[in-house]
Amino acid sequence: MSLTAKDKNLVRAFWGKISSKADAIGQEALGRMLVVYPQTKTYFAHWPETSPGSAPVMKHGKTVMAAITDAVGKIDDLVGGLSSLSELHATELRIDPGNFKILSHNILVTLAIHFPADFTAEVHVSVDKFLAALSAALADKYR
Ligand code: HNI
Repeated sequence: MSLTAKDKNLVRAFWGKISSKADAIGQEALGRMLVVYPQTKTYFAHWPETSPGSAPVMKHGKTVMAAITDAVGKIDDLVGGLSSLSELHATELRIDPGNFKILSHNILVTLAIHFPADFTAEVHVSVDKFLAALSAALADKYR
């Protein structure tokens, strides 16, 4: 299910609209993931805390969202563009790639809450496809 030119244009345009709130989206999505899917907390056991709004969640939410915004710029070659990040998650962090879908879901929910007018069904489809392609690219080095 590859991204069409229309998907890419919709994702780029939508990301333009959300860019000023990107940090807040990343922070809220990460905080939600850790609450709603508590099994994901196991990867962050070295943090002093994992509650929404806590310092490590605020810091890492920004980091993850910045990486996703960077990936929008690499939308034509996600596998190449994300290869070192995939390597890190596969070999050093050892994140089960099923978790990428869980985080993607939380990002979609958060985007829908913050941008109810812009997050049309059409945009929803394209952003969902983009996050799935990004997740596949992040999982590419797991072999
Ligand atoms: Ni992820 C570190 C991006 C999904 C667990 N992660 C990072 C970093 C980036 C990043 C960027 C910092 C790298 C560095 O220090 O060089 N992660 C992303 C992106 C996604 C993602 C773009 C998917 C959209 N990561 C996940 C998921 C989990 C995850 C789903 C676990 C549930 N990531 C981690 C952990 C770290 C991490 C753990 C290290 C954090 C720390 O503070 O030690």
